[in-house]
Amino acid sequence: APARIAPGAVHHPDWLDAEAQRALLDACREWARPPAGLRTVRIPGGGTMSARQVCLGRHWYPYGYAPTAVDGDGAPVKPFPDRLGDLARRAVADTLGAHEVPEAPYDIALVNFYGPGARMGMHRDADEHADAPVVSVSLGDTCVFRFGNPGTRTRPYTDVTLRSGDLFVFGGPSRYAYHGVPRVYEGTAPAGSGLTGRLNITLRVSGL
Ligand code: MD3
Ligand code: FE
Repeated sequence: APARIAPGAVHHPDWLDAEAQRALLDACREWARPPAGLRTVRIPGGGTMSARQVCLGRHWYPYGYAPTAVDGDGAPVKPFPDRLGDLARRAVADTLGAHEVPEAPYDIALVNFYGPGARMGMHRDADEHADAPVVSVSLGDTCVFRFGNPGTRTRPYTDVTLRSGDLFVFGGPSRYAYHGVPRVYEGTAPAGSGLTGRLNITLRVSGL
């Protein structure tokens, strides 16, 4: 059953059935291929993110969006598939209600891959030029997702366990809240999924 974590933030465990998870995982494998496939994100100051990423629709880099893989191979980014737009609108309708579905089309997907030891520090997503809800679906290993608040990177936090097939939607006052992934439990992906590690797909409206 869906759970409201904060105003505008809804966690819907087990939203995707095994078949839908399999289909998305197969698609992620295709998207991860070059050109403009899975790459390591460089962060200002010389470091890299431990989660690797594939972008569809637009290429995200800290801190903006580009039409080509600026910190990858420079190739044009793969198109955003219509079926991900359908999935995003269905996700918002199922969690926040039909009237929170934005008029503007969902046009960006960021797929993050968490291998052994990968984490994501507390941050806000503010590179979009639209305040439509962000839709997140998780595949593979279980993780701790840390949901903070809009004002500060620090406590208070709410830690939520995210498992393969879970949906999370972040709208309203939660859209600009700090969040991160402090921990992934290796080897917890569903048996038979063929996935080692964790995948998270976020769907966004760029406003571009
Ligand atoms: C709350 N991804 O891609 S998903 C990200 O699991 C990101 O890979 C994490 O943070 C991951 O930016 C967390 C949950 C999530 C995604 C986007 C959000 C929560 C969010 C945007 C705004 C507020
Ligand atoms: Fe984020």
